Amino acid sequence: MKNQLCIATEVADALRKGGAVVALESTLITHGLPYPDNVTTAVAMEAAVRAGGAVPATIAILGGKITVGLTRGEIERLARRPAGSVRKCSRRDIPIAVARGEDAATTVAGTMIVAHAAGIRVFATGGIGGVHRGAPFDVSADLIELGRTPVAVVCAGAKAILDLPLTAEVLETQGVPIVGLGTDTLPAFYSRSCGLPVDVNVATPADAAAIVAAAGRLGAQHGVLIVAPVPAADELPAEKVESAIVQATAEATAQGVHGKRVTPFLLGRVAELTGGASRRANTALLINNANLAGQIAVALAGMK
Ligand code: PSU
Ligand code: MN
Repeated sequence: MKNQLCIATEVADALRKGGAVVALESTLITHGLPYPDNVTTAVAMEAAVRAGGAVPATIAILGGKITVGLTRGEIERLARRPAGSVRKCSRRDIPIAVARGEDAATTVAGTMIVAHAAGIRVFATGGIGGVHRGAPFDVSADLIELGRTPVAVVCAGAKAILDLPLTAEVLETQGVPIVGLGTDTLPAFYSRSCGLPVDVNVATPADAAAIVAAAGRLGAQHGVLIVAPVPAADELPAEKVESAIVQATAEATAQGVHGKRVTPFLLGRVAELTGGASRRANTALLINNANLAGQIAVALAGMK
């Protein structure tokens, strides 16, 4: 894939020098947040990566070209596209978007694949996909990708709309270590904990980077999941969001929403049902994760 990538000059320069680069995904721009919040958040995430000391590389497919490091104008172009008009690219979708010359967004799985091909080792997002509630056969390709692609994914756990205990089981099966950054327990996206234990609790971004570096030295072919809870001030109490999740899930089933449409549908409905409170938590954790990922990438770059 490497020679098929269109890499922004700043990103390519940083990678050549062994500098700190953080990949960012584009599905949250096209499917996760509405316009214009999606642009503001994507731009704020890039700024947070820079504040952490690293170079951001937002990843998407533009006119069939896999692009690493979108410009502000390119982010805007994706963000303005009407809901549902942009392909959401997980592993299986990438060749389709490339062959057809489409503008398309990469999910966690899709972004990991591209980041790895580009030589980027750290990636920040909000929440990974996982096992859906009441549909244990609906396992996000994000989990399988974490088991087969060596990229560190910094997130606030898996999205709370999912079955978190089953998601943790699949991560274990896939051989993915869960590193808590300042936490003993797995965050639940909108709230700070779901009560399940992480594999290790580390105090600093450098401590997290040391585990990523060790995985690299060992030639690990799997990813590392680094989880950080949503900032306390922006947390949504689990009880408050839970009723919205239950209702949204029932509506998805009743309306026959399935496959790749499930996650965007649930995130959108939960935001409506919580009067936008879930979206504020989502935005805050995205920016927090981007900043931490920047710091982790800096520490990792210094561990040659
Ligand atoms: N996190 C967010 N908003 C999102 C997503 C994650 O805060 O929109 C996206 C990610 O791109 C993730 C995808 O990979 O949802 C999971 O979709 P699925 O469950 O269909 O695999
Ligand atoms: Mn699915």
